Amino acid sequence: MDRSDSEGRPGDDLGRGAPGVAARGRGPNRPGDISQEDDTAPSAGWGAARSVTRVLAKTREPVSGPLAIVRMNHENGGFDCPGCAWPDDRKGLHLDICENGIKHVTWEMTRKKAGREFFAAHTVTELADWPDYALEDQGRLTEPMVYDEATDKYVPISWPDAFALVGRTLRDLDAPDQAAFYTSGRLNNEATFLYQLWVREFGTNNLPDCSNMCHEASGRALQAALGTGKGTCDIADWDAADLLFVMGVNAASNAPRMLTTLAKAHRRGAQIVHVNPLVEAGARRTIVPHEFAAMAAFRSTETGDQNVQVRIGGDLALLRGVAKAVFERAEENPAVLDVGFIERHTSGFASYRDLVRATDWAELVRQSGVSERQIREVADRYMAADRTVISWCLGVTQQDHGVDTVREIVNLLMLRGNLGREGAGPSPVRGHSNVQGNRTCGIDHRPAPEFLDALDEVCGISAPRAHGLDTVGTIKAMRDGRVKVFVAMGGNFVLAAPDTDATTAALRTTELTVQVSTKLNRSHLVHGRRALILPCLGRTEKDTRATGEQGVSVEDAMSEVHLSFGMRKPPAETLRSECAIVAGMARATLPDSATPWEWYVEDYDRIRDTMAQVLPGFEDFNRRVREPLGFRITQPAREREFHTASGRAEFHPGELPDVTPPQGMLVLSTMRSHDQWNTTVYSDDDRYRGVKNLRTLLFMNPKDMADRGLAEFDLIDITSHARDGSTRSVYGYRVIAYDIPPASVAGYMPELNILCGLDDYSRQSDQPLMKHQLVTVTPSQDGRTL
Ligand SMILES: Nc1nc2c(c(=O)[nH]1)N[C@H]1C(S)=C(S)[C@@H](COP(=O)(O)OP(=O)(O)OC[C@H]3O[C@@H](n4cnc5c(=O)[nH]c(N)nc54)[C@H](O)[C@@H]3O)O[C@H]1N2
Ligand SMILES: Nc1nc2c(c(=O)[nH]1)N[C@H]1C(S)=C(S)[C@@H](COP(=O)(O)OP(=O)(O)OC[C@H]3O[C@@H](n4cnc5c(=O)[nH]c(N)nc54)[C@H](O)[C@@H]3O)O[C@H]1N2
Ligand SMILES: [Mo]
Repeated sequence: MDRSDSEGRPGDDLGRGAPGVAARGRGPNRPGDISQEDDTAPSAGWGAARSVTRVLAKTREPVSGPLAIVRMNHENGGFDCPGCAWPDDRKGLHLDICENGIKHVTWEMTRKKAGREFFAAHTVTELADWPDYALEDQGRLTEPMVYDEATDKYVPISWPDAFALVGRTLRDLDAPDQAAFYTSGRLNNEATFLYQLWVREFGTNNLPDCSNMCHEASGRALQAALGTGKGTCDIADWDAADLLFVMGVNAASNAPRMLTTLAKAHRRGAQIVHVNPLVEAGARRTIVPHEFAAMAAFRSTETGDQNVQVRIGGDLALLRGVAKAVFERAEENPAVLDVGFIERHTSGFASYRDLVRATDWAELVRQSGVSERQIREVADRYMAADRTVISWCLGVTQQDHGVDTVREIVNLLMLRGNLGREGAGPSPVRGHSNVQGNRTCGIDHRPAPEFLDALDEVCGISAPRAHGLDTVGTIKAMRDGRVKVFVAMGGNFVLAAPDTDATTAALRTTELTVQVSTKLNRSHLVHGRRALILPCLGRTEKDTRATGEQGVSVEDAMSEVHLSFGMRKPPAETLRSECAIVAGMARATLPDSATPWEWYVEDYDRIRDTMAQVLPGFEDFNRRVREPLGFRITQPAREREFHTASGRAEFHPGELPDVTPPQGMLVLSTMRSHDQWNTTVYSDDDRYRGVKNLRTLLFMNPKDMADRGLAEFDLIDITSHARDGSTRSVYGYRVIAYDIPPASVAGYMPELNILCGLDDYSRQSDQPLMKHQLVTVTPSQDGRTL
């Protein structure tokens, strides 16, 4: 390919293209026809089985793949699925497996290895030109590697030397705040606790994490409204609800085991309302994966009663419209409000009611993109239900007003007392398998003073009180030379973060980058002056320490904590556990530390004993986590005890934002395909949306296509318009006609992160606006030569 027009470095064109040059995606980019057809087949079931078989074949794991699944997500003894955070089936009786969990596990368990011979054969510049799929497809990393500038290659380094390099570089900084320590949500609780202890003993709260791009808005809103950063529901509440809202979640792809719950709910007569600009596969019918008889008969169950296709960003207006209809009905029938609950447990009701009454229907319709009739229909369902659960994911949180929308969810629930009782409440659908546990165990750049006080007292350190940097703050600080060392416990920061160019440039200014990883990814190739790759055990692998095999704990999206034991032989003897790697880096950084780093990692029970003293709700941790299904962290809000300033649950009169784009512009939401896990792309297909062999695409309403003179699969260029007036472009994408509201368009992360300007983040949550970019779309320049 002629790269004369691209930004200059190999791989820079990935996801971008160049004027007159079609973009390559980050998946395999195999030659072949692209296609899209309406795929209305039920989700899960046989299509899923076929897809899993293909992944197993690719990872060369046809036999041990399924065997591993049998041990996954079971009562203590198996390992926790490293996929999503949906809770396990509490009865532990039958297998609750899903296609994407299987893909995820087998991707980790591959027999392929990227050892020292691999790195000796390829320069970093050469690898940078490979699509991201090809990088991860090299298999598991096996030994510590350090970047050698002279040869532009990674070369082996011993563990002690690697730790010494980390320690020396950190100690040489002018101040601890010149380093930042990222966490991806897979890190188990014990390693998390040690990690934040190291970072705080070293002297900074610079703990950015993937949650800063994910559910930060949920945490902030729930904390302010209810005095808890988490949802109050558990899976039993989902099973007892008679109305379930699923907002901004692609359940069939991203939380597939939720479909089992939805199918069960439908069968017992509960109503299910999906709120999403797209009608996703999980909103129609599913074949419940473990119901083999139903699978054999191809018998599917409905998983949706109403699909509300909001415009992108329109959720707050929709919820407020529902509240408005409730208040109108209350004038004739006051019983639709739970006055007892409102009076006894809440504050701020009157000003919220006044605000809702003062808002016009016309404005609510315009901002939600949903007709008044449809909003009233949702309200009727809400008023007919005794028990309502509202769940949500990224469609709600990655918005400018994400915090206000989550607060509006709580407002609406509170009107009918749907809080702190069976079958009712707010229920965020968390992402990574332990992202919630990370926050519980101390990954927080704005830690609560009580947490720091307990940490100081129990661990004998003096943790800094000043708030640290989050993800966006870290990128800016690296860019400005204020952060010189970047350490990542997992993840793929450069691709997950917004503004790929800015993040790339920022990382390249640093003195040292350290990546603790299982597989090769882009974040190893975009590095500081010096760079380390430290390979770790995966969750499926045996972790044997001085006192024997160790289990680690994780917390799911519904606050259940349980143990996970790896069962496979590690792919290389040189791998270390994440706990051991943190301890090694900590000791090298803090040679005089009184913290017993080495002793802690001989037996993880010792870490848990300390955690039990620091973390509220973890009393008697070692015993309770060994109960057959672990334990639920106690949560006052669930018992209608609210740790807010007023001691009550707070209504919040959030301002209704204008989410409509200026004339000629469209609003872009970036999301996952069915066949990817965040930055890991398994194939270029998106089965439930009917797409084959294409990731550089944009789903668009047919009318918006006609306005631009576009036909199906035409090549287009997309330009984003950031708040600060800057523009960013990608070239040679393909447009696909789709059932999506006018002026709303959607495409895939991480390719489209190029378009998300660094300054385009929410002032409420500091989350990048990954679901709300203003863009213009034009036919590709010189499209015929593409
Ligand atoms: N297989 C698989 N599972 C995963 C992941 C994965 O990549 N692959 N990622 C994990 C992680 S970290 C997370 S956070 C979750 C993410 O789970 P999701 O939140 O489902 O992730 P996205 O693919 O970003 O999909 C967002 C959904 O929101 C919709 N949406 C977009 N804009 C709006 C809007 O304005 N309003 C509403 N109501 N909806 C909107 C989109 O159409 C899409 O259905 O999944 C987790 N599970
Ligand atoms: N445009 C756009 N951008 C987004 C989003 C979006 O919706 N739109 N979503 C955001 C969200 S919700 C999230 S959570 C972030 C995700 O951001 P990250 O968590 O940073 O990214 P992942 O792709 O999940 O990380 C994959 C890498 O983790 C490593 N890994 C896998 N397993 C392990 C393990 O057990 N231990 C360790 N140490 N490493 C492991 C592997 O090397 C793999 O390459 O992306 C965000 N970025
Ligand atoms: Mo996430």
